[in-house]
Amino acid sequence: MGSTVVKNGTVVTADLTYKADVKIEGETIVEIGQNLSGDTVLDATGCYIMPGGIDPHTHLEMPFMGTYSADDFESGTRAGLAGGTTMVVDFCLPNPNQSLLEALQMWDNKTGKASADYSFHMAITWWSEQVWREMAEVVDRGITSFKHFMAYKGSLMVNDDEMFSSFQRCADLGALPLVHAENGDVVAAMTAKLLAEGNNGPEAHAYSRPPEVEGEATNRAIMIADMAGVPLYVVHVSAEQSHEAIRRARQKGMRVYGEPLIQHLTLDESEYFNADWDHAARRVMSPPFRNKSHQDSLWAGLQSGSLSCVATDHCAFTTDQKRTGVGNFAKIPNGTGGLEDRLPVLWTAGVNTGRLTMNEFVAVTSTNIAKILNLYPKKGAVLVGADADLVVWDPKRKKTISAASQQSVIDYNVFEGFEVTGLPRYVLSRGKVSIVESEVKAEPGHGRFVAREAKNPVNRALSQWKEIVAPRKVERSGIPATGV
Ligand code: DUC
Ligand code: ZN
Ligand code: ZN
Ligand code: ZN
Repeated sequence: MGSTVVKNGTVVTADLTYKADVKIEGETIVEIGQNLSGDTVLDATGCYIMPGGIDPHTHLEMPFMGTYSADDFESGTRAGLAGGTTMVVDFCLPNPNQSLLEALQMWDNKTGKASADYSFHMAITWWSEQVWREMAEVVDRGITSFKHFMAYKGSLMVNDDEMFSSFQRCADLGALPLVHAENGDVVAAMTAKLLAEGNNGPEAHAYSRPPEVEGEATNRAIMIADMAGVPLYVVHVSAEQSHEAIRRARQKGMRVYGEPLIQHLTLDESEYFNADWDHAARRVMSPPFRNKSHQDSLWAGLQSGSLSCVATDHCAFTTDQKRTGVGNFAKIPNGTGGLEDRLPVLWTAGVNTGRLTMNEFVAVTSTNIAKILNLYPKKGAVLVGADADLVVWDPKRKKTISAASQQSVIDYNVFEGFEVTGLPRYVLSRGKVSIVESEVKAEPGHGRFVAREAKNPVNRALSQWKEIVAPRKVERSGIPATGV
C-alpha cells in the first residue's frame, strides 16, 4: 500500500486547532506537517481533520429480552463509520452461570464482518470463585473493564455484595468497573404496580424508572467503589440526580466518569406522551428520555468536565420486535439506535450552537474515551504513530436524518427529520478510506480487536487517600471478651 496524504485541512484535536497535512503509511500516521506529498491525496479543503469517533457503549447482535438486537457487527460498524465513528466498544454478556471465557468466545465469533475496530467490556452477571478467577484471564486477553447491571432484576442484575466483590477484584487487577445505575428492586416494584393499575403502554416505562432510581443507584455505586478503592465509570447518565452524585464524587477527588448518551442530550420525554404506540415504543430504552431540565444538566456537565464522554448505547430493535410489548410495556425490548448519528447530531446541537467547542467535541467523542479505556494514543489521537482512524469533517455538509438512507438495518430512526450540518467527507479506518461522503466503502472483515492494558493498580479512586495495607488487628489487654 502506498502513502496517503490528507491535505489542506485543519487538524482539530482535544487540545489544539492548527493547519497541517497528515501523512499515512499503511495503517499508521507517519507525519504531520506542511506541504506533505504522497501517492494518494485526500482533499480536506474547508474541513477539520479529527480523530475518528469512539463509541464506548454498543450492543450489537445481543441476546436480550427474548430477542437479538438487530444491528450486528457488520451493519453496526458500517453505521458507525458512515457517521465518523471508527471504533466501538461492545458489551460481552455471559448468561448467569456461564464461563466468562466461553461468553467471550461467543462474542468474538460475531465480529468476522466488522469493518471498524472494536473492543469489549465484560459484564459481571453472576458471582462465584470461578468468575473471580476468570476476571484475571479476561484482563490478560486485553479486556480491562467490567460492567455491572444494578437493574434488570432476575436476569442481568447483581446485588451489592456481588458488586463490592467484583469492584475489589477490579482494584486488584487494575481494571475499571462500569455500572448501569438504576435501582432494580424499585424498578421491579414500580413496574408491577403500574401494570396492576392497568398502565401497560410504553409511556409507563418512563414512570417505572424515574430519575431518583438512577440517582440512588449512582450514588450507591460510587460509595461502593470508594470502599473498594477503584475508579468508576457510570454508563448512560441521563438525569441531574446521577450527574449530581458524579460531580460530588469528583469534587472529593474520586476518579468517577460519567457518560451521557446523544439521545438523552437531544430527545425528551414528550416522545412517550404525545405519540402513537409505535413511536413511543421505538424510544423505550433504559434509562428513559427525561425532561428538558435534565438535558441542560447533561450539557453543563460536558462543558464543565463533570461528564466525560458521549455514547449511544446502540441497541437497535425493529418495530416488529418492539411490538412484542403490546399490552405490557415491560416486554418492549429496551434500546435505541444512534451509531451513525452521534457525531453529526452532537456537532449540530453542540458545536453549531456554541455549547461545545470543537476541541471539546473531539474530547467527548473520542480522546477522553481513549484515555479512560486505555486506548490512547493508539486511538483518539492525531499523532505520529497513532492508528490512522481519522474523520475529515465537513462543517458545511448537511442532511436530514432519515431511516430511508441509514446504514442500520432497522425500519425507523429516533432522530428522523433532524437537520444536521456537519458530516464526514472522508472516514479512514486504520488507513483504509471507508467513507467518501455518502458513499460507503467500508470493508467487512477489516475491523480488528484492540487489546487494552490494565492500568497500574495504584490508579485508585478514594475520597481520602489511604495506603493499601492489610487491616490492622488491634491487640487489647484487660478488656472483657465481649468488649468492643
Ligand atoms: N438499556 C437499553 O435501553 N438497552 C440495552 C441495555 C440497557 O441497559
Ligand atoms: Zn445499560
Ligand atoms: Zn447499554
Ligand atoms: Zn483491510
